[in-house]
Amino acid sequence: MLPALALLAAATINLNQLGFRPGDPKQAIVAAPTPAPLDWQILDATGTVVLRGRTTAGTDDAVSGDRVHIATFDTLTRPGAYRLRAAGVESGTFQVAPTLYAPLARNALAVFYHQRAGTPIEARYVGARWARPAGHAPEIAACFAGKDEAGTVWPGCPTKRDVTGGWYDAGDHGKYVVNAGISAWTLQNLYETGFARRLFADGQARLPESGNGRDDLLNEARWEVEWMLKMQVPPATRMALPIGPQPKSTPLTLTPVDAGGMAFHKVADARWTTIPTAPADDRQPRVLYPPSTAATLNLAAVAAQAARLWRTTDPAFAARCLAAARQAWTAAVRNPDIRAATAFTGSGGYGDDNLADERAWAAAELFATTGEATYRAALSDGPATVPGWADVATLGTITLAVADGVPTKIRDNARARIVTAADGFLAEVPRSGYRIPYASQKYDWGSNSNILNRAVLLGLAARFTGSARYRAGAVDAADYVLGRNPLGQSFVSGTGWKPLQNPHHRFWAHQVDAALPPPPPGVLSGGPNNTAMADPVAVKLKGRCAPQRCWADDINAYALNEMAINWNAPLVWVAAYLDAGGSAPTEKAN
Ligand code: 9MR
Ligand code: CA
Repeated sequence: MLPALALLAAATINLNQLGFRPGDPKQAIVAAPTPAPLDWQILDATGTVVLRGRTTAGTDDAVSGDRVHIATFDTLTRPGAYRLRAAGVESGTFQVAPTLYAPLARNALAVFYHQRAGTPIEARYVGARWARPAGHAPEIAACFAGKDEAGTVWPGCPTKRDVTGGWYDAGDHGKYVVNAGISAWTLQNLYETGFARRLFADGQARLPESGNGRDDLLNEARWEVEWMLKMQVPPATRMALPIGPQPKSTPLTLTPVDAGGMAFHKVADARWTTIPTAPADDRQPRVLYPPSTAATLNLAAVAAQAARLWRTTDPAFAARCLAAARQAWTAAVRNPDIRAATAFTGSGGYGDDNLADERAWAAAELFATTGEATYRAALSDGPATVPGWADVATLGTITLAVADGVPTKIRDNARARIVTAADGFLAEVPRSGYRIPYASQKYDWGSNSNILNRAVLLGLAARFTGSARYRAGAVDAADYVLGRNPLGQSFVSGTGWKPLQNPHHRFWAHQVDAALPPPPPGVLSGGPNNTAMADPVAVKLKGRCAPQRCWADDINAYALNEMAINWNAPLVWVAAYLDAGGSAPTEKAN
């Protein structure tokens, strides 16, 4: 029976469900049991065949579990709506259009407004379906006091702090300085590259700040930066904190230190709330968790970056940011290895044992902003790697490569490291069944963001070299996230014929409560995860899915299908980059 079944297995056509810009590469993957090349046709909106060709021969791909055939149709450049037919099946309708990525970029940025804490989300910006009352407004939090899960007894702080604002991290209502850092940085970096100047010029996004004369992208990032500033510990505050590495799951040894200028690691609920819980209905006490060196360096980096970007348009804010960044840097010099305590319930850990990369990143931002020798001395010149919330050295490298006024030698060295990394990603494309710049079998928590962060580096390499090969790699990454994957799934809500519908989110919980909305358009799912299959849905898939298939569109699948600010940020970046068609305002000579 098996051969017959294999013959009956339907082919699937997987491609970017949004479509393609006319000048970009165009590929689809046909997954079909036959080894022989397959004929394909492209049909226009009237059903007329406008292009035909033949796929490559089928090859077996362990990462997808598919036998993959590649259809290439770069010559389809005339704008219009099309379908691809092969092996007796047809794809959904995709577009060829120059403006394809602008709505995606705008929707993906709007997600940050939806995630705002401490303010009502208004119908006039998001539509009645997604409007909601303010959550955690105001948010006055006390420091964690008492015994944590590991038995450490924390003394608490004498006063409560107002930490209203910022973005909720993800499907939960925690606000974490380390993840705020890479997320706000990514939006600010997109601004600094110039790729989004037109797209997010004042008035282009739907925000309360639209029309205030300032760039909308920078305004959205500022919402988070303002909150990060509130997370800074006042000068000369003595606190008992854990110094250096300490044994896990036994009580920490706490030592009184001057914590002034550090940043609290996070503010979050005392206990996990259930799904669904609208932000305004969260009744848990909000708790500030102990400062960490990682959070402190994230604050230093992002505030220094903001100081640079607001210098001419809001000098007072820029000065406030720079002062905070300098204080944070000094605090991290004084307290170089205070690791985030993670034995608390009710929120994510975001623990990190390597702080060298946070230090290098903060140094790069402060150096790019001030040019001072202290910061220059702390720069790192290691290889560029895929950034993530715990691995941020490359964010500094990117800043050295793009910021105005960085000395040419340092700038060019940073650019060369980024191009080398991009070359590595391009070399993975032919080794990957679905032809993406990532050939590993390892799909980590938030894998879609790793693939998009590769596209960020590829987009930068395209800019630095003028070579279209790198842009093609970024297109491959976007194609994957928008449907060219074995699930035929667009991992972005509101985008394509099979979009994300049920992310793990406490408010967009339509799947479990019909009164609540589905996700707004532009939300990115974390994506396949075969390394930490922790949630109840993932547990059932474990050991039974090819890496790229370890995913489900289910609200309970928090390890596979959550959304998060650090994942949506590179989606904004990549969509804006692709929309810009690789062009951006000519750079100033340094
Ligand atoms: O993105 C984080 C991932 O790298 C970790 O492996 C995972 C488990 O610790 O946590 C992820 O971050 C979550 C955070 O802890 C809480 N808010 C939701 C985040 C996304 O799932
Ligand atoms: Ca780190």
